[in-house]
Amino acid sequence: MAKPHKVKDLKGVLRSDFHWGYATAATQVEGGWNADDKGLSIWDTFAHTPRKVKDGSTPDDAVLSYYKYKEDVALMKSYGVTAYRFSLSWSRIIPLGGKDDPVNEAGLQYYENLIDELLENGITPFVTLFHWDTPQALEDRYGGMLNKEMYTPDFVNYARVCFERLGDRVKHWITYNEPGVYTLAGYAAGVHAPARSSNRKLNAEGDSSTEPFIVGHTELVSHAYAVQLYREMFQHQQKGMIGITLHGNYSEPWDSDDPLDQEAAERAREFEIAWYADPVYKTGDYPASMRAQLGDRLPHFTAEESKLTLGSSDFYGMNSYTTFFVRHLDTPPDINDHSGNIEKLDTNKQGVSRGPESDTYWLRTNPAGFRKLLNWIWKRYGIPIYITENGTTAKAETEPSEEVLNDTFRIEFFEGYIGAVARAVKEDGVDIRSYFAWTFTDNWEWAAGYTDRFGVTFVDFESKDKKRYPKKSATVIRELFQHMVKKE
Ligand code: GBH
Repeated sequence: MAKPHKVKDLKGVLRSDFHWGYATAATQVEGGWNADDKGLSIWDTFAHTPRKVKDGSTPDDAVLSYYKYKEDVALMKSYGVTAYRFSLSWSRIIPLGGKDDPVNEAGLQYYENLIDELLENGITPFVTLFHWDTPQALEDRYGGMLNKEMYTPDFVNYARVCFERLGDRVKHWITYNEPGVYTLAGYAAGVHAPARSSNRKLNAEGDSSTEPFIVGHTELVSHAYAVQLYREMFQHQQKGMIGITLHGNYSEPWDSDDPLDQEAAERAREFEIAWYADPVYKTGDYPASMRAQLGDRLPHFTAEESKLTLGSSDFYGMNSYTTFFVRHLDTPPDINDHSGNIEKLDTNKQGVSRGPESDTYWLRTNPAGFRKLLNWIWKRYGIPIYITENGTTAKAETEPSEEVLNDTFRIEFFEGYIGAVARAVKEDGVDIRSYFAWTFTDNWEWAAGYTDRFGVTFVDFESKDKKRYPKKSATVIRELFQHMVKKE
């Protein structure tokens, strides 16, 4: 191990049944975008629209994991993982998406094959139903998640098909990946599919001041109905668990002595995280700070929705990458503000940086903030935390040279963050049960195309078969967990 002294005291501090491995998403890795009757998703449409993706690329082939899943499972096994988190492509399983539309056997067969391959290799599947790829047909039919009444039965039906066909082998379900990122990037900034916002230079339609909150509400409510279905019809027999994964960065006050900045940092955490987490884990309703700023632009839960949403996740699924400094604003909130009327900064009042720069503008290494966030979530919600994504890019990874494959920057990131996980368990008493690094291989990073490499495996995107080259971080992660997970 690179710096064993740093983690020496962390031997065996993680539970013996701790799950660790890598996370991916269907659109980012599968390819086969129209293979075997797969229907289009909003990301296929988005990527095939000129100028939407930074490098003009599409995920048509991505990294071909639709075809190379056996090779990938073997490589993952060589990395020592105990679990693998991936998402299902809804339009591969139900090409037109709706409850009365036909199921595509070939699509289901692919996921059955992948799951069987994992299980044969002793790797536990964690399956996400939705990682941003709404079937295009539902977007066209009724506006996708803008239409809660139409959308919810369609999502619940899709979930039912998955539970029925895969639930005998899948014991860890995640309904939605990062509902907040889907809403803000897709409906507030308009830089992700379905590309709606108030910014008419970028998007022909949309309203950033209302739609993100409407769509967020649809996500919560449809999640809750899918969970109700699982609990009533499947959980007893299949004995799995089900929950939701939320994204959140940590927010530190810009001036730690200024009460207004302290409040602003808490408000930022509430707008980003508690927006979804309070309804699910705490109150069955949105945080008061959001209601105060947004008024009736924030939907109201009906009594039934609230009751169903509260307690609708068996665990806290946590994705987190970085920390920002947050400063209060003295001006009234903009109509299109979604962050709690704050400013996000890279340095604090003393000029201290939020961390070393990666190859991704928003992401800087800050393991101390990660540990604080784990504590904040644990204190506020008190439910076991499953870390479902965490990772980084690194500058200048352009070819599989010896130097690039010896990815020191990424190694230091993981040593810091995985160390923070173990310390949060050992020293702070936080209940943490999984860690999935983002990600297994370099892949199609949404609107950034193939420019942002998050993998512990380098992929030669130019090569016909998307050749894989292991980076050293894969070995370091294995060594860290072999050291920290308690042996039975
Ligand atoms: C995850 O999202 C995704 O689940 C995964 O698919 C993706 O590949 C991975 O991260 C890496 O990006 O307003 O400047 O703060 C993380 C999502 C990305 C959410 C950046 C918010 C906004 C930038 N985050 N983002 S900023």
